[in-house]
Amino acid sequence: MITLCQFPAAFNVPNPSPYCLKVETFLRLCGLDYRVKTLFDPRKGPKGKLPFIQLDGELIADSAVILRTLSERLELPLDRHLDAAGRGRALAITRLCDEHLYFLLVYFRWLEDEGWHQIKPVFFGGLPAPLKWLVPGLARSNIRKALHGQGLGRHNREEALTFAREDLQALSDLLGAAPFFGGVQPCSADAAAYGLLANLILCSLDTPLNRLAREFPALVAYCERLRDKFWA
Ligand SMILES: N[C@@H](CCC(=O)N[C@@H](CS)C(=O)NCC(=O)O)C(=O)O
Repeated sequence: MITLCQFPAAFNVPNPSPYCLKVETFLRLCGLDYRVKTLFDPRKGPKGKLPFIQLDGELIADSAVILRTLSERLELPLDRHLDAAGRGRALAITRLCDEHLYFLLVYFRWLEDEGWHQIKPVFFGGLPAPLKWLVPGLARSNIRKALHGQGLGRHNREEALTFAREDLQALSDLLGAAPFFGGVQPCSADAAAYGLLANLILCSLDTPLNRLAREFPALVAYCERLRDKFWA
């Protein structure tokens, strides 16, 4: 049995972490049996982040490593219908979501006050005093430093939104009229795309990035399709 260790649900999506939602969506796309262990503290993971899984007594961290390990060990057929170009395209979509659009989501949740005022009570409201007065500011400052190091944190809001618009337009164009990023059937890139896009489009958070993402009708329909088919 696979145990998925991840944050609790929040903001009307199964997980507020795109990476946690990516892994759980992947498990569902593959029709695998799994159970969920809810954690609040990412430092409990082998790499200090969530998600991680327990598989045959082994702890495996990082959504990309988890998907790769499960695909190889269980010989999963999810991407078998893709040719070499299709596999390259799937990887490019996954990387766009995991390594670029994700950081823009973090920017508008954590750095901008509008997002921060919405996430702070949900992420930190359960902490006992005096932690609830100390931890939120420290966590926000660490994220600010991390985004500055990553690079996107150095841009102003308009520049960040321009990057996001480009990413969302690219995803919309890549999807085209197909039901899934894998074409007529889903592939592993759909796990990454849904993990991120559901957190922008179906999520109850309201930030400039959430509002921007909801302007892309094909991506809205995509999220609703995935939700209805795999999360109902
Ligand atoms: N590359 C990792 C990233 C995981 C990640 O950044 N998780 C975030 C939540 S979305 C986390 O645990 N952050 C806690 C921290 O950095 O302290 C993956 O794909 O799983």
